[in-house]
Amino acid sequence: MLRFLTAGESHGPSLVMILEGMPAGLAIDFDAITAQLRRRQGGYGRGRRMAIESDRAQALSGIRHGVTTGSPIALTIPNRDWDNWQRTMAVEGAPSAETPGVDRPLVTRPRPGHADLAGVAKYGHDDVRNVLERASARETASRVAVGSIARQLLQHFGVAIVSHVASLGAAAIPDVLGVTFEDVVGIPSDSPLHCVDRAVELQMIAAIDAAREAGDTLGGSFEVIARGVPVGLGSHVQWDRKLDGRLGQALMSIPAIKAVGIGRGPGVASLPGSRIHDEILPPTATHRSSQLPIERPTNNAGGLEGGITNGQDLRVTAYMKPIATLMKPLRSIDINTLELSPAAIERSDVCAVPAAAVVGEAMVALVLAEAAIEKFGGDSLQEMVTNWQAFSDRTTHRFTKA
Ligand code: EPS
Repeated sequence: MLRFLTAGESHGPSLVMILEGMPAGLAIDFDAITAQLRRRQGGYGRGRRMAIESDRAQALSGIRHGVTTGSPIALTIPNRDWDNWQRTMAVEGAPSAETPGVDRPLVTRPRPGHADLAGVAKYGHDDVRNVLERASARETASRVAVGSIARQLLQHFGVAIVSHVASLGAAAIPDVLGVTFEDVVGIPSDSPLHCVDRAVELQMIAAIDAAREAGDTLGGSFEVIARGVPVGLGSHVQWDRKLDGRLGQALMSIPAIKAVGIGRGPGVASLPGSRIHDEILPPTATHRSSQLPIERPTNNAGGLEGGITNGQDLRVTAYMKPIATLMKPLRSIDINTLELSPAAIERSDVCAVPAAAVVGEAMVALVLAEAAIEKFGGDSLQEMVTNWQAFSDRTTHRFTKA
């Protein structure tokens, strides 16, 4: 079992995470974790907070001389902005006269679309900050850090995970399944929105500029593609072992994600079976679209059939609503007076779809790493690789003509 927990408030001293169940013997590349954290901080449309932070994870346990021991891995990402928030977010008792930072008033006007209202109703708080600090997407930095470790494990099995922004507001790539893994790898690293089509990307940038101008925000969708995923992860035999369900839960748990599609996603509902199901053909000499030595001319299933990976690229799309903090706020109420009042304004982003895509990659990595640990035995990397190679050789042999 691979599991992780996160803790930490957006403006508290630090984000904290524990990743348990990583096999022993995995050499950790800390620069790779930092590089993933930096990717999450980027993207056109981000707010001023990202100029303050320079996220870096410090490991506290579970790694010795750079190599995992099999013990729980504890990490922390300090919040640089904490210096400015020590009075508002003091942890141990009320701030003293010497505590730096400013005193901020209570937040009492919940933002439609954020956790604010439901959170204060549920927990009985009179300051929305007690909810919003933890509901903030700042928490997703933790997921990217632990996801980077999962990704490093998967590299030993030939798995590579990428993502691209498929739509933003009304601007969209017309045929998302037509975008190849290679197309995504080819996106320049300085691309502002990580979209495969420069013309569509320019429309997206214009849409973000217009939203910013109007005090508004924008959502969109991103697709995560995993290449080289071993056949046989997940299972058809029980609902909670189906890998599509597990991916759905993992991606839906990212703040602001309201829908997830696998392969052709919602598009499968409007076409006949003859145009949706991916035919199974003998191998061709020149082309191999699957980890199995057979040919699948299409991949509407997104690499999953019966909740099991089938050797094709795994393709999942997540749909993100616009960020809930509007600089031109929607109507809300004051939770004390119950009078109509504009929603609170917190510093925020106009659009965070490219950042959410990086978080999506991390969540897919964590789900795939857990499934690989289940399938190939997860106490040590060496044991896993031996089991994977034996399974892979046997399966390839079985589907190869004598
Ligand atoms: C975020 C940090 C937050 C927000 C954003 C994501 O920092 P701050 O509140 O200090 O600006 O920028 O969170 C939200 C938009 C939200 O609604 O929660 C981050 O690190 O990604």
